[in-house]
Amino acid sequence: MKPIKSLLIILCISSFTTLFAQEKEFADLLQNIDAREKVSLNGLWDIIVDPLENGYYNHRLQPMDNGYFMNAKMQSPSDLIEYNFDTSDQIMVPGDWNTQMEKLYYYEGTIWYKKDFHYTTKTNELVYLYFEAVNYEAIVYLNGERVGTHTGGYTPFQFEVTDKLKEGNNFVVVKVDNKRKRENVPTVNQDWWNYGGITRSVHLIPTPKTHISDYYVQLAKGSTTNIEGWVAVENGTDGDNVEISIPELRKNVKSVIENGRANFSINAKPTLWEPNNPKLYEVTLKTATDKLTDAIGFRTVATQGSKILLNGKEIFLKGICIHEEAPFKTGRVTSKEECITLLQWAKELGCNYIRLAHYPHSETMVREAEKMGFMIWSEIPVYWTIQFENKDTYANAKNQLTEMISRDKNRAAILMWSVANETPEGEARLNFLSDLADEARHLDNTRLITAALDTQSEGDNGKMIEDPLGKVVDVIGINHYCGWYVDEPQNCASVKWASAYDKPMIMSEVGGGALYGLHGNKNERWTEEYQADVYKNNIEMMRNIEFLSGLSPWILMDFRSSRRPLKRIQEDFNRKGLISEQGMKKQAFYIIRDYYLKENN
Ligand code: GCB
Repeated sequence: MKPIKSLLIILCISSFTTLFAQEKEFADLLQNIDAREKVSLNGLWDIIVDPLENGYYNHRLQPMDNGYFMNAKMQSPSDLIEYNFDTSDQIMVPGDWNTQMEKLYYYEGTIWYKKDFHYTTKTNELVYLYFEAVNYEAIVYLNGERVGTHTGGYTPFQFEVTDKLKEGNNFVVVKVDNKRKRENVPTVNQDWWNYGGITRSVHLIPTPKTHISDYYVQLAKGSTTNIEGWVAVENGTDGDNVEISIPELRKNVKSVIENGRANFSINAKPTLWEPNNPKLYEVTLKTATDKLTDAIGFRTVATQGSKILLNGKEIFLKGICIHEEAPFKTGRVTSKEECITLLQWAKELGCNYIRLAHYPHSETMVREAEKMGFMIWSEIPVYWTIQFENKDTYANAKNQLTEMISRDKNRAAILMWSVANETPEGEARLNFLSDLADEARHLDNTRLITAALDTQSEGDNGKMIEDPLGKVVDVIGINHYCGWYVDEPQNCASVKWASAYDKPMIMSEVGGGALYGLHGNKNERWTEEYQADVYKNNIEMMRNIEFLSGLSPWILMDFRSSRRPLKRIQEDFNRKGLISEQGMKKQAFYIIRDYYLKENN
């Protein structure tokens, strides 16, 4: 081998090994931020709408070093500065921009956000700038310096900004861009509103220099008596102690840090988390410099043939799909109260399970649902026909999956990670989704992997599930709109289903649309009677599916979608809600409620 070639190979191998050695499994995210004292950066932010990205590129389309992120101010009357955050419009964070200003209703593009804040620095602390979510691309600057970027609209991200913070006055600028792109996840078409902005809360989170950055505390796979996990300590010294205690179980164990992490295992007999008794234990993690408390539940989940077993017992998932859209006012959910309203409606419906569609919902939503006893399906927006051949698209999807699992890995309520919704069959897609499923299992081997499929074929006696993705997932989700997109409601009751896989099937979507208050004959589209009839017949169909282990009709509440322009009926809402956006229950709500309350207990 020529020397130059062998040198190249050695260089390649060594750079791969360093990359590999440095690769962290989970995203760099502080675990359980609500347990920390935080400085909120929520409230009014100054905004500049910048469709041409004038604040970022010069007229040669080159990025500038004195863009809007400098937050420049005129120093003398002759200065030419063509923007001024201090005299600009303001909008609320958290919140989407579309519902805060009429002129931004359809806006997709860049908006610059700026917030001034005061900070008193302390010695021996690290400070993180933490965003719970920004849709879709964020470039973040602190006091004019770029601190980092993030892609993906529904997961948290953080930057350590200790050295960039000043004593006293500071300003943070975020360039937010929600332009849809073919290569993104989701791609350019989606059946929900592309709400832009800093849609979830922003915090400055100070921590001790040596602090608990992340942890995993759950039952070991398949065990009901072995609580296993690890505590990651940033700047921790090997050999230092970490204490893990669960006072209600009278457990207190010590472990030592090795390579930044302290592993532990606790023998205990916790009361298991389940919908009828969503027991959470106070778990305290302590190091010499830091202490955090979380509320954690313990349960097992597995499949056996076509059954889903929770704590070893078969359970039928009586569910509903939910978009994270605010009741009564539309727009993104921004408060705990709004989450609770949605969840209370799901309770009234008789649900023990919710499918949080089509992207990771806020941590507040997940935690509130867990307290109320809902089993959760959590998913990433690998939706419809994304670019399965594109490596960057895969990296983006994997990153969103990693951030979702990183944030929520201690939530017992989450039973399933979903890797996709209604993706078209094909080799590239199968490879893409198999790799994502492997990745999810690698990060978390205790939960089930699922995906919602719309690829069932017509068999001799009805519908046949044989999509090769069925082999990859643990639970098969089926989206099927009998009586709405296909067939007539009265024919649905007799539709038969078969599956090539001996696995549980959840009817992950089923339904039809109705405008609340519109009444008529059950043959008339958009009437409540039509929608109710769709459900009556689909319930009959589901009664005949032996391998059905749950369902989540589409959807709890009417939600905004720019695919739904029909005047006087849709008015930019997908009307498949069982409840209107104003909180009014349609007839179909009661059909499902009766089915859940009277059967499958
Ligand atoms: C689906 C999609 C969902 C849509 C729904 C509909 O299959 O998964 O995102 O909103 O159908 O209403 O068409």
